[in-house]
Amino acid sequence: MNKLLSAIACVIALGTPVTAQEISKLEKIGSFASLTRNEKSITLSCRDNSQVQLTILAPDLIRVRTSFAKSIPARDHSWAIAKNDWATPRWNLRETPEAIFVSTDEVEVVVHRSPLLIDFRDARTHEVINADESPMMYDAKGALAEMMFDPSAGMFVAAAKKLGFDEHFYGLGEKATRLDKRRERFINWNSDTPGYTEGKDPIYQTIPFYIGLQRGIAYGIFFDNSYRSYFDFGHSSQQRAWFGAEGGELNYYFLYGPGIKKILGRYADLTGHMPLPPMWALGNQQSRWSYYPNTMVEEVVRQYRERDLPLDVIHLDIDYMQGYRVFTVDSQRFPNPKDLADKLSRQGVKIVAIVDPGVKYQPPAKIGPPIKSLAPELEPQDQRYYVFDEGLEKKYFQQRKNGALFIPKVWPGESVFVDFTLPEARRWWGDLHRAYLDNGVRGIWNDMNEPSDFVDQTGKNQLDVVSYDEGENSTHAKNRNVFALLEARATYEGLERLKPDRRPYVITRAAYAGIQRYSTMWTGDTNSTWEALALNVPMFTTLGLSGEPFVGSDVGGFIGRANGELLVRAYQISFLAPFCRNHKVIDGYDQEPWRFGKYYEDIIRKYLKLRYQLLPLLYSALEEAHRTGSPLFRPLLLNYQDDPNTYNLDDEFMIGDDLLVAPIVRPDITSRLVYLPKGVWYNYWTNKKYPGSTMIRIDAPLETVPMFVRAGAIIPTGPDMNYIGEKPFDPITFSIYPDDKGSASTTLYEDDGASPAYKDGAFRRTTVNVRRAASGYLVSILAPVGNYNPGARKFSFVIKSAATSTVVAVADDGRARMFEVR
Ligand code: MIG
Repeated sequence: MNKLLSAIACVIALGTPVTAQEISKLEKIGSFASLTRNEKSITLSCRDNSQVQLTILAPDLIRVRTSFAKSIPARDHSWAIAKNDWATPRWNLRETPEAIFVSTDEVEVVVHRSPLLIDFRDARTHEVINADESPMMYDAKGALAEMMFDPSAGMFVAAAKKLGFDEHFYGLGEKATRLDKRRERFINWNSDTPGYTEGKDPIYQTIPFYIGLQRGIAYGIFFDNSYRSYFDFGHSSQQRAWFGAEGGELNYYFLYGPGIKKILGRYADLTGHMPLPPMWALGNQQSRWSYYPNTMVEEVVRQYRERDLPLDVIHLDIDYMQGYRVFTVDSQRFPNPKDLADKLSRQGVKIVAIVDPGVKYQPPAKIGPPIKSLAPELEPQDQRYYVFDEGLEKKYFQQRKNGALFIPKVWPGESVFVDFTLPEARRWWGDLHRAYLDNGVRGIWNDMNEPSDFVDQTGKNQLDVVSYDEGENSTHAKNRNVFALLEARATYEGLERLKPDRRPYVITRAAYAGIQRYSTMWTGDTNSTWEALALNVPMFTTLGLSGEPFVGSDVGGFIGRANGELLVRAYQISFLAPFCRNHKVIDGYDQEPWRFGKYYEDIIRKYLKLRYQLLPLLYSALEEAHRTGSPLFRPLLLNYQDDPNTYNLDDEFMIGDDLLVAPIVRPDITSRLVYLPKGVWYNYWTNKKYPGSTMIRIDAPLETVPMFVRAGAIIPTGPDMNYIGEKPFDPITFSIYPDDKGSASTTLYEDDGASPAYKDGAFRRTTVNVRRAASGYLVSILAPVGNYNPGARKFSFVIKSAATSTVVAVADDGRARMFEVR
């Protein structure tokens, strides 16, 4: 009986969230003993033989690396970090009997000697920005072993910070919760969670990076540890915000603002800037689990064109394969995939195909040499499956500690997973994508890469799976959360090698920090409910504050049954999301834009067309995200960090600096309150002006999502298009929304939209400034910057504040010019 009870207690305890009280049981790091200094870091040795290394990477970027009860190990490796070659900034070291001071021009780190506590202060004001509430902690005696998911994997490590009385928390990537994460707690453990609802945690991704904000001053902390990790922002304590992990190093980066945009830029420098995807990734996308055969795919595209709905991409879900074998095509369903791709391509539609990590476990039925073919993906695979054969021969599949193949169950049934920590295996996986590119597929959709395992979704079945991990031969506890990152990397690098003149396009479900270098994302298996729709804005904006700018959600929701109203309201958010894709589960009610009747279809058409008109704006904002790390789909907070009214505002969003949208996320609503930040705002639909810093009530019938333009903005738009590339962006219309002083400005970014040449300067940046003149407005187009030439075309200008502004058209010949508009 006792045994049974303790077994039950154990089951309950394992993997339960650790609280602030529990981490108090941990050993605290010893006090300061001695110090060594080199060119860019200091290493502190402690009385318990622990070591703490502070590395000065930039004036606003300090790394803290701690090794408990032993010296800092020689191996220092992270899959997330993109940049190691920082030019050491000016810094200095000062010691007093109480503390050690390390300061740059921006940050002052104060390490109190005993007990050892670290404060981060503003170097100019000496104000404390973030401070340890307790010395760093480690589980020397196994106090938390019972609560750990895999007690054998490592030692719990944690850092506790003082919880500010008025501190707000943002980030952590993909979390099914609200924008401000104060008073919440989270676990990071990539998990396949279909039909998740608000509060479900963890879900698919792990981005252990957050931003704290207090008194308008922001800092960031990136806890680069891929083990199962915990973040608690005052959920289990009134004083403490803490983070920890079930193994690995207490290794974190402190990023100082005070501006959030600056922090996002640094985070992008550190973990990688999102490369630009092909411009058509911004086009409208349609998916279904699954469209087949080929004639069904053609019919969906035909409907789109016949109904005058723009479309750029159609997705092939898992049923295109031979029995779910990745890198194969079912020839009954798709007799000539290349023909299909060509046919669609002539209509401007690109194919994206799903690729799961599970490779069907299929020992050859007959002994003998494998079938040699230049296009094995089109050959029958029921006797031998070339991907399994090759991977097995090369020893690229994951094994358990005892050397047995690890055989999870996924869509193909018994399957194997690739050890993506092996560089040769990544290369092999990447090269396999030839099978798709040769058949005209243009993008790859990585699903199931938590990795999902039908045998057991928690990861318990995988604990003894070993990955090479640069010779460390580490287990699942360390590698689960980076599996998808490395799969996406293999995919991206493969596409890049196979088609060097094309920008890769990859979509992933699971992720770890750094994913933005390789892949865009979508928020997995949502429900077709209003509750799920209400999560769109907080989730997209949170992802944007976590280094993932290219985000979106299945429009209309994935599981269950949408209706016309829900679908319209969903499009009224997603028509401005980077990833705009309607997708539906296999047994759900159909959800293409026309499925609920003409009334709804007409409204959806209006928003899809508007998306395409706004492409010059969206693409410019996307390039800004690539270059600066500031997302295009933003919380108001990002643009108005000094306005506490925005700290919790997550039912409105902005695109870049200029467009504000207040969507409807509940049924039967025809008006809503909208908060407008400081300044003046134009109603996008009526051009009526509103003073900001206030809440207004605005009509929102189903046809109209409340949308505002910041006074001082210029919104560039292009012509209607059925797909990107159908016609040139000609004319580009600049709609001018002057501010109170009569000024407005914008910068338009353009490039070829397809090749990587933009990285070498093949882009054009055109700045337009407007100011009030005697009898109208003086427009000046500055000489464009960059080496991309879009060709001859027209620019049009219209003043939106004037009731009867005339449209002035000028030739854009790449030269500066100045003229008047009334
Ligand atoms: O176990 O490929 O999130 O978008 O349609 C379900 C079938 C597997 C989950 C994805 C979803 C996709 C579905 N997949």
